[in-house]
Amino acid sequence: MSTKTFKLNTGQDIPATGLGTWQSGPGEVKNAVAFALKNGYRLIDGAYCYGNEDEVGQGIKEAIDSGAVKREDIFVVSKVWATYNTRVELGLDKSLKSLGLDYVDLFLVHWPLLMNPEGNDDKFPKLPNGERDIIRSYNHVDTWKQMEDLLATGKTKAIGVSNYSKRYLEQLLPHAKVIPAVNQIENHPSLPQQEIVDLCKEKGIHIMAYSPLGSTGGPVLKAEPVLKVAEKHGVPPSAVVLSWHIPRGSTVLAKSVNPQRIKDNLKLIDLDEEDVKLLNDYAENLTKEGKVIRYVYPPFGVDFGFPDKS
Ligand code: 1BO
Repeated sequence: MSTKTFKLNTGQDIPATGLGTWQSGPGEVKNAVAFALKNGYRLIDGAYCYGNEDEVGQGIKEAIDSGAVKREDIFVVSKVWATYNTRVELGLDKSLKSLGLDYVDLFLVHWPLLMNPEGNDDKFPKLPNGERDIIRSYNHVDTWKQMEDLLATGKTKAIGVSNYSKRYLEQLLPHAKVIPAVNQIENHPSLPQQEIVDLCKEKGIHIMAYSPLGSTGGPVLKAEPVLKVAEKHGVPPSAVVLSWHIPRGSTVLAKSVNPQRIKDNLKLIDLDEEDVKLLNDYAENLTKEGKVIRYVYPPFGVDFGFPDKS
């Protein structure tokens, strides 16, 4: 079981592994969160737009009430949804209310775009041409200034971003009084996003990797180098793909509501130099050949500055 932690630029320790809750359905996620916390997880990653923060909060409460964990020993992440990017404290308040917590450990800007602040996903007003009135133009740096102000409220211990490309970070950083503690991005050997990872490392921004296994049964789990390393260590390919993040210095978020998989996803292995080279070469070649695989498409066709056109 991995109990490894990394240090954020705030001085906080962040666990190397965490439970993702995106796409965890109602009626499942409460039990998954409670089970994970009772079985060694110390990081729970959530977001307003996942639509399940109330259940995530119930799972956290169950684990705390059972005596398995204390609030101060766990690391809870939430993210402001794009409809609240001009009023991030309101977004945070909504998440805290759903979670039943008075602070989170880390609050992230989920996507650098502004959606109609009047609306939420299913009830956007329609324009006369019948299209949904969704996207607003705005300056994402202004959202970051509001995020910085949140630190004084005590409602979050740290602030960061998610889905920020190199271009967006380069726009943000010259104006940031507080350097983001984290950039949470889709990351796996089939989508190494190395230029973002390198820039973040240089600036002291910790990477959290979401969708680290790609999609269910996705090609990354069948890639030859992954299978080779898995065979060498006698572990399933998923353990290799999850473990790849640790020598990179990143936190890896694995999503599951299945108790056995939740336990298995915590069993990381120590990859040696040869393993890391094999996996990195695979990642680098895919990048060079323009064959990286992005599973999470940036919403609404907005150009987020990722080099692979998705
Ligand atoms: C649209 C959600 C991506 C992962 O947080």
